Amino acid sequence: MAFPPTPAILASHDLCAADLAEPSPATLEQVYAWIQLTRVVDNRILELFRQGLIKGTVTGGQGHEWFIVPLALLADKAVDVACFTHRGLGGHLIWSGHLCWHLDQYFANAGSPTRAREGNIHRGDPGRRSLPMISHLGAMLGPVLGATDSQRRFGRAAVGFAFFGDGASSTGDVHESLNLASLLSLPVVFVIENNRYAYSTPTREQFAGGKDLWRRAAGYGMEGFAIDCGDPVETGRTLAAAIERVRTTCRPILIEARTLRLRGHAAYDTCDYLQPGESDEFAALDPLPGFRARLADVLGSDRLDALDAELGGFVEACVQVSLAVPRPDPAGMESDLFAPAGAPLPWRPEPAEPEALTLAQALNRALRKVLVERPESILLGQDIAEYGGAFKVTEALFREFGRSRVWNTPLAESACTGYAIGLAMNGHRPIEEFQFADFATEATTQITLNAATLRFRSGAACPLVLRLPCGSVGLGSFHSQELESFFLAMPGLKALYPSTPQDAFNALLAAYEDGNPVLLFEHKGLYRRGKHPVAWDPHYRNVWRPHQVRAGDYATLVTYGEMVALAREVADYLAAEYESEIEVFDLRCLSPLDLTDIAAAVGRTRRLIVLHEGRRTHGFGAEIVARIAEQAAPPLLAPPLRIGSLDLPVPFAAELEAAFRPQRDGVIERITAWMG
Ligand SMILES: Cc1ncc(C[n+]2csc(CCOP(=O)(O)OP(=O)(O)O)c2C)c(N)n1
Ligand SMILES: [Mg+2]
Repeated sequence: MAFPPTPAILASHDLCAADLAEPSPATLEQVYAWIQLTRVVDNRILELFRQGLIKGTVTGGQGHEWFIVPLALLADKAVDVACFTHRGLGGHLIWSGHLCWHLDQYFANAGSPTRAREGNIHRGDPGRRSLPMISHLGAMLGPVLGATDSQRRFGRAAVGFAFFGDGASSTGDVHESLNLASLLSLPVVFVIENNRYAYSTPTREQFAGGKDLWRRAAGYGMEGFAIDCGDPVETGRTLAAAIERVRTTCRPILIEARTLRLRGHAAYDTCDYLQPGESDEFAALDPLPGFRARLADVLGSDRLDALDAELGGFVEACVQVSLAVPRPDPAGMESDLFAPAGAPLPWRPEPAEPEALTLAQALNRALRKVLVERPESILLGQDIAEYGGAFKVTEALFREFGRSRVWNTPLAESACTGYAIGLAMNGHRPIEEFQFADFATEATTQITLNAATLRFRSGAACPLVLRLPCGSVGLGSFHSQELESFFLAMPGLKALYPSTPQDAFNALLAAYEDGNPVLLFEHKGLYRRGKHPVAWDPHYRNVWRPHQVRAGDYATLVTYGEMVALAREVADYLAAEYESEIEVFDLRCLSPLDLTDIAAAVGRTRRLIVLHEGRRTHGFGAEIVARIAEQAAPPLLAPPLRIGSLDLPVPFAAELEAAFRPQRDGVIERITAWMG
């Protein structure tokens, strides 16, 4: 069914400062129409929820329109970046798309912009830089920063709009993002939607030090001010001036919009925690009736009544059209998880001559190659610039490429990863180094929920490489983790784990050109373990597949990372002492897991050993064993053998660490016992 024609009054989605100086009746009418539309749609959605026609969490923005509407009208939608919160329906309606398209999202039907994979307000229009929010409050600020910076790097005079509530103001991401925006001098308007409550919790139970959240701006070295709930046109004037300042000075600003929730937290909220009379107070503060009365004086009540009727009729017609859209089809969900492999980038076939390099040097050469050949690439991480990174993998790159391409991040893994996601969504390709893989847990939400799910829920690409120096080298619990199982328990992440300098070089190029977030595990113990020849390899994409590093017919051993060398040593020993030839596969790619070659090999040997440094319980070997055993035909001759580290935190002392992780003699003992 065709979408109903949009009323003429909604034809323009834009306002400029001059329109608001001495607003004409037409301007007033336009602002009113968008506010009224937003209110009517929010109320209708609530009704549809109560009728059981809309599911999930319905959080209305009733009471937030007085600032969100003028702000969205003032934004330059051709270049700016925004991420609205769950109170930002007006922003979404103005930014892009027909009302039916927005309603389809709420009905989660076949026309939904998220293909019904996300619900209600969790959407955006990433192609037009309206970033779809995830539930985790605060987590969208980093992406706004990155996408705004990306716009500026492309020479577009963009401003970013980053919204968060009074509740979200307590999250670490908000602090990290405010600090980062000020540090990088990013043109971002931060808007705190202070509606006095986070769900049922009043602000006095959320933070100390008074109610003036905007005063935090001074601590970040940025301008801040509050605007009280009131006239949308006056609010528009204040916002227009602030946006202009941000656009021209490139300095962020923090605005506290003191707003209200007319309908509680969500559709199911009973609001019985409100103080006596508070609900009436909110209703009295609602700027919409006053604005309407003022407008009636200018336009005449008849005209306004007719406008309301037209908007109401339009909303109703759209609801009926969207209700008739079929339910979504689950087909294609699985194949949509990852962006399909694109054509290889036009890499120069260099270096043509092999050079003997350590694995760290091979990564350095690959990073340099990316920086030289790919102008959209940006390296970020702690101490990676002048210092060259904790493991010197980025050595000398800063000198050659400067701070705009190779920059030191502050200790803010979550916001910096969010920032990298924003860059990636807007056409840049960031490579982020975590100082140690362990610290990636600080960015767990950004990695596993924001980046990893982005394509599935919005169709947007997130080409991002996350470099993770991992593995035990005598540094104890917090600098040694093998986190592949932890991260890969969540869908949407690719992962490579090279064991040789050439594979590391290839893996970096393959990860870089992939259209998905890729984890690149780099075992610290391999960084400087001898030099091996490295050159341009036209078959660099083969790192996405396992590699048979040793032939054998007795059993198939699957391993990766630092354990590859150990496995070869063990296999050589068993061949010499037991005359049993063990085949060894270096998995190289942990996600997506392609075990075709390994399954075929196990079909021949009919015995499977999995060896890894990560802990045994919930370890990556469990997945390999399960998949191979499931499809083993003919059946295996022996139960699969799974060797990993002990189920303990990584202990510090060398003797304890040696007992904790697989060692040559222990592995030989395990295998010979298993051989019987
Ligand atoms: C990090 C995080 N913790 C908990 C929640 C669950 N939650 C959803 S909305 C909400 C209250 C948010 O309050 P506020 O930031 O003030 O926004 P408001 O709903 O008032 O607009 C909570 C606790 C969440 N979404 N994110
Ligand atoms: Mg709130």
